[in-house]
Amino acid sequence: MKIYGFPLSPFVRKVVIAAREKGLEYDLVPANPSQPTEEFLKVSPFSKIPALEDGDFCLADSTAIVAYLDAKYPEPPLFPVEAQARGRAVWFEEVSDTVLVPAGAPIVVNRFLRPKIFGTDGDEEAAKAGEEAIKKPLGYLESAVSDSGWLDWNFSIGDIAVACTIKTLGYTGWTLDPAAYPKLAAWYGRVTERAAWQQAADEEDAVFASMQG
Ligand SMILES: N[C@@H](CCC(=O)N[C@@H](CS)C(=O)NCC(=O)O)C(=O)O
Repeated sequence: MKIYGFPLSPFVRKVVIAAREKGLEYDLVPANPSQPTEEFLKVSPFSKIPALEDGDFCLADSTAIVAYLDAKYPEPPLFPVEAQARGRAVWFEEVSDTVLVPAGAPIVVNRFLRPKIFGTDGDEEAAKAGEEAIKKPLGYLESAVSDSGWLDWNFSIGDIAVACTIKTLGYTGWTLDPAAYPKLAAWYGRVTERAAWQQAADEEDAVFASMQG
């Protein structure tokens, strides 16, 4: 199985963590969406990362890929079967992917991608506006950590997605303040202690180090 992309992307990391949680073997194939190869475009027609190649089956989009993996390898379940739990798991994934990611993007672009990867100046005002914008979704997520220790009843795709976005924000020097978000900071600690997360973090550190030269 091949996963195309760079693990610094929250969407790619989501697929990597899901594969690791399920104990799957994969090859991480570097793919640059702005300079797509023909091979990559066959797997990801809109040139976005991540994409998956599993034998002769190809799929793009992190949510679609994790849904596929979860159906093919049901243990441990990442999309719960029970109706309310399933709906809430997808809800938290959406909060991450469609609210937290866009709110935090100016921080990642202006304090990490431009200065550290592309060698251009970042817009600090835009980054500061991003810091303000992420407070609302983070405040909501703080209130959503449940007695189970996870965002809802059980660890799910929702926990993975939100933690992946927080990890990418960490590349900018931003940290989840435990004084402002005590439950969420403790929850993030629990997610990042999981074996799958630790293995993926080691792999990611190696990729990041190779990008730094
Ligand atoms: N909904 C998609 C979003 C994927 C996405 O936007 N990936 C970014 C990298 S973080 C990308 O490929 N951007 C390149 C582009 O949009 O052209 C998913 O969940 O996989």
